[in-house]
Amino acid sequence: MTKTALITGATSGIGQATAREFAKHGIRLILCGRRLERLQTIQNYLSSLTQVHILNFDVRDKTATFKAIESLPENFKQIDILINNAGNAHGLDPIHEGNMDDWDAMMDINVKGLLYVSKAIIPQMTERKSGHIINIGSSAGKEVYPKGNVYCGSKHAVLAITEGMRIDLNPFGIKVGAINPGLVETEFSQVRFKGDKIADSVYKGFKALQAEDVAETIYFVVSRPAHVNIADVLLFCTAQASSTIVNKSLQIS
Ligand code: NDP
Ligand code: 8X3
Repeated sequence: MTKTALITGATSGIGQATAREFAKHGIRLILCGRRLERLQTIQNYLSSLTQVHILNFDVRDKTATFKAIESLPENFKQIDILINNAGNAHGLDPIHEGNMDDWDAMMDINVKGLLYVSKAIIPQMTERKSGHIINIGSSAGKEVYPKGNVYCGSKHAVLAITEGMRIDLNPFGIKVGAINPGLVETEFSQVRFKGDKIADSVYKGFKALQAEDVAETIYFVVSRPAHVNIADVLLFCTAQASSTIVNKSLQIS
């Protein structure tokens, strides 16, 4: 039977690549994000492969989140797979110089936004006693690096919430897991550094993970047999050993 997946943050990077990967395998898609034009473009090019519905909302807005999910047409209402991917880092500053608007953005989007979307969708999964939730954490959820403070805090929270979801949803047979990538070459650093040219240097000198690498991993996780739940994945590019150790002299073709 055709499954339906809702992907937040589908307008770029990992979310968009996951939409493409899922479409290749015929998964029906609900794609979410704030940039409507991008959603429409992606909907247009993936519609030859699968059915695509778009939802344009900000995950920080609780009311808009619930309204968007309630507005789903009948053939998209049953969500089998939820990919909680929307999120970003905002700034890279020592804690004593941190910008409180950046802190709000990271906690409101990466943590509270993930909770709002989950709250709007989990009841239908508990009712059906089936479903699969994948939260996109980060290596920053497993270790803390200099100036990473609040972003790392938000991703540690994502991992704790993932474990909590897995425990609480266990009686309902719902699969819950986290995918935690290291450095992935997306718009992530453009957002973190607010368009500053330092963003261009982040993925220079080594071959970072590409969004497609993460998307293929996510598809692998969702395509396991019913009795298998991949609970946690830590995914680095070969040049990366930890948040702070990246081998920039490694030649990888
Ligand atoms: P991108 O910046 O390319 O994508 C971020 C996505 O999140 C966009 O589609 C954006 O859509 C969406 N988003 C951001 N804020 C909001 C919001 N307030 N409401 C709704 N959607 C929002 O980055 P990535 O693809 O790299 O990041 C995706 C996830 O992967 C994030 O959770 C990130 O923390 C995580 N990650 C990234 C890594 C990396 O190195 N790139 C490594 C580990 C984890 P729009 O702006 O249209 O709303
Ligand atoms: C994104 C990876 O190392 O920039 O979560 O925090 S990192």
